[in-house]
Amino acid sequence: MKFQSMIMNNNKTFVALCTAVAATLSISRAELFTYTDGNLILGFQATAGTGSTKNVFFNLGSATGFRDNGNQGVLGNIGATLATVYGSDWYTRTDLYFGVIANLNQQPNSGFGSRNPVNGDPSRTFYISAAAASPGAGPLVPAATFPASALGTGGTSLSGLENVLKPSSDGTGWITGSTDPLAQGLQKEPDGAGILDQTLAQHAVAWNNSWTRWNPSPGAAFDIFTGGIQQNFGKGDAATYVDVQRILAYSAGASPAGVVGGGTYETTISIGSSGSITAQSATTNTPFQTWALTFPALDTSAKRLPDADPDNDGVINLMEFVLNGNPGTSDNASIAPTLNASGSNFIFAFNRRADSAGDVTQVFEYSTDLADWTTKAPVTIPTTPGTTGFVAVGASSGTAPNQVQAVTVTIPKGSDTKLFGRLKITR
Ligand SMILES: [Ca+2]
Ligand SMILES: [Ca+2]
Repeated sequence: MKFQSMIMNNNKTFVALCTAVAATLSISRAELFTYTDGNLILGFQATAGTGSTKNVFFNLGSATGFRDNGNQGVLGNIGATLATVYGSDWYTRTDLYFGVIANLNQQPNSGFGSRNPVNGDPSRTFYISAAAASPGAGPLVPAATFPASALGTGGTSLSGLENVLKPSSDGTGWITGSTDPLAQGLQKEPDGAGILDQTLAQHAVAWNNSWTRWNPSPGAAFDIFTGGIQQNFGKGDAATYVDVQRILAYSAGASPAGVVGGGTYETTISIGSSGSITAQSATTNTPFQTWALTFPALDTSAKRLPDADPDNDGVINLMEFVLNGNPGTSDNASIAPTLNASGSNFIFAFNRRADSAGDVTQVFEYSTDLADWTTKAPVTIPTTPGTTGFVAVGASSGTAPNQVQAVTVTIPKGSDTKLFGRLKITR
């Protein structure tokens, strides 16, 4: 990575802005919220105050998709809907709760009415959330807590809510044939959320199977999940977490195998203070992976690769991570190391993320001719703050996990009249 070669491409920035405006204009208000059995549904409720007569929903997608890949990154942002329904202070409210749940069907796995496993999930497989102080810290339901019959009962309860989430053409929670859009299902808000409103006459019956109905908080969720599945806001951190666990009713046909009657950790769903929704796996992520998952622009695994440069600013994602850049916008000019040669030293300076130090090896190389990078002995940047030889690493500043450290490399000029420097990263 040679910073001398970086060019800010203003044309690309302009094109991206024009595209965003066009997408905003194309949003239709007439769309209905949709849900398919087996999807992981995110639900919100306020136990008092503003919005206590309303639930907000967001469809996270196939639950088995999260089982197979817990690192799906940013899934959407419903900050606009949450502020409309629960007030601009929604994130600091301790009486506002959210959780996720999914169940493909409540049928037995053998005998009358039985179903075969789908996508490796036998009948009555549940996905439920648990409040977590940080990703992966939530409690798992111990094995054999729930017999298959109890999970069948839970599925029957959940099916009432699921029907509310389906338009009248798919579910039974609404009035088939009605010409009133409010009686046909939940409207899909521009940010993708659905709002169930008890105060609307058209929603009054559906409210009987609402998120609030099935999640008396604190209490049992969907009749059987003692202690509930929800987390509340007002925590004071930049994001609030629930862990998602998979609970098998049967081992036969389960792929991958899991815990019968208890939970296996699958992913963590977080709600950011802006309303962003993110899925990340706490068990496998490096600091780089965790960082990459926070950017909506990196919406595919290919765009999150260390060597990828999805914003075309000439800086690969791994270097953007080290230099605390934004991999979704062209910001190479603002994050590139600077050189000050005005005094008796060459001083190279840059800011690096503190959490990159243990994840990415960082070496400063320098040269008098841009060709020979070894005669001048490369300098390894220490992983911790302090001064070692030519290198000073400043104390961490900012809020974890986004803390940065100022790094300065000071090389005496001696007889050299010019010097080139570059930061080399390996992992
Ligand atoms: Ca880039
Ligand atoms: Ca960038």
